[in-house]
Amino acid sequence: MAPQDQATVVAQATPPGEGGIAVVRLSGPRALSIAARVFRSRGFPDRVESHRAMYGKLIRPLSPETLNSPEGRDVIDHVLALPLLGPRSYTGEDTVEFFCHGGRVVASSVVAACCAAGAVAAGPGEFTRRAFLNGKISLDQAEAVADLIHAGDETAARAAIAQLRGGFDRELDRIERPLLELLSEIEGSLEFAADEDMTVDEQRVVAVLRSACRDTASLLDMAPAGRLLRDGIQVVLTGPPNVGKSSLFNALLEEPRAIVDETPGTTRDVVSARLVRGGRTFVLHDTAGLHASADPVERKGMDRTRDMVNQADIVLHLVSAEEHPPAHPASPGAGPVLNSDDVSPPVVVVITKCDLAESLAEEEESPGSRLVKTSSSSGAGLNELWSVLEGVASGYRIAEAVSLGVVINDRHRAKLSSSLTELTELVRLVEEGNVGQEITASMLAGILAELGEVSGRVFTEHVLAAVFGRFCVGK
Ligand SMILES: Nc1nc2c(ncn2[C@@H]2O[C@H](COP(=O)(O)OP(=O)(O)OP(=O)(O)O)[C@@H](O)[C@H]2O)c(=O)[nH]1
Ligand SMILES: [Mg+2]
Repeated sequence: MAPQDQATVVAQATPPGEGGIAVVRLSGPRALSIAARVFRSRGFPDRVESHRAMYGKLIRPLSPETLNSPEGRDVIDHVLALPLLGPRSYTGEDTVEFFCHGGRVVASSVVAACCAAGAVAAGPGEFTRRAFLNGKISLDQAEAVADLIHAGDETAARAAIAQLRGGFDRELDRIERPLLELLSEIEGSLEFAADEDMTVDEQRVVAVLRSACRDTASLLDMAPAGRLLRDGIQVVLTGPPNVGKSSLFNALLEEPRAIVDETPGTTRDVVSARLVRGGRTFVLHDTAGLHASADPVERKGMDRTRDMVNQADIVLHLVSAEEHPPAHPASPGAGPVLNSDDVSPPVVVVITKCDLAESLAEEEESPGSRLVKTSSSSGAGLNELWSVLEGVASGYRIAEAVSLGVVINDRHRAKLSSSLTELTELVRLVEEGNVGQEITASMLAGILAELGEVSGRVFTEHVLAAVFGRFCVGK
């Protein structure tokens, strides 16, 4: 264990600023003895009971200069101290949490007092890092803690809690366990190979590897859901100038965020806004209208529109009812400015300004089609549009990710996809009969090490720095 990990660390666990209560957390092998220097209460620390709060005075630690001063001068606050003795604490170490008054001064004075008594200021994510290193949680569970703290909506919070409760670890175990069993079988057979022919049946090897491929691919399929849970569902509004993009953007947000004007080319840059609907975060992006233009500024705006479309989870392609029937309403890529090749996300065609053309042909709306007629002026069709948006969002397997507790991030995705590549390669080699069981065993061990990095069964300092760098101080 690194020396820093043996230090006793302290940090404010609640956000800085004014509030009723602030919590300062002290954790490490000397937590109780350091607490004893700053906390005065009858029975502390001799008669400490884990998980039982004690009321007392938090004082600046006595130094030779202050030794003879009246104790009252050094009182910082009246606090509750909650001792949580290891291993029954978040970090697995002895911990004392001080509940003091909130505000700008008190909590930082408590931290300073603990530091003067021998504690060290904790770095970002230090407490969770210790929980991981002490075997209290896996690495993906530690990441779930960060996801929970940063959750922007109820669905993301539910997914993070499910992951924190070990959902992702169970799914990883389903992949790893048969591979581990296979590896030990092959290694066992290699030991006895000198005496008799005990090689593991090739068909069995292929079957186990294929099943691992399927399960890994299925986890990887949930990567977009992970991104949507963390960053929200990116909805990009596109269409020709003046079609009513900014008006629809404002109508969906129910507030006048973007400028609306009858002059075509009003919106020149991307305007973004986030809202939570049905427990899910949607991020709406209003964009510059797409048309053939020689104006360099407008062209830059249109480049940004195309960039946004490429990053979108859902594209709303707007067509005005005034220009009804639109050239190709079902093919939003039509026209010289947005090729259909550019549009890979699901596209919903929105006919706007329906109040101006009441007699729209009915035949365009077939059941299940992604075509919605709206009017931002009257509000008609907005609920239908939201239903369509929620339906398209469901296609991203968010509900499954939440119920399984699997929120895949970039780190997991990189490890899972390289494991899948190696698994696929190993299947090919075994099927072609090009590989002996010794090489199969060594490749399998490599794949298991790669998979182990997802849960943190195998880890490096580099990985830990990347994971815990996302945390705030005090967590
Ligand atoms: N009657 C009616 N007018 C609308 C509706 N939606 C937008 N408009 C009008 O159409 C004009 C253009 O609206 P915008 O929302 O600015 O259009 P835009 O697509 O953002 O235009 P650019 O930013 O120039 O690309 C404005 O005068 C709006 O008042 C609608 O549903 N009904
Ligand atoms: Mg606009």
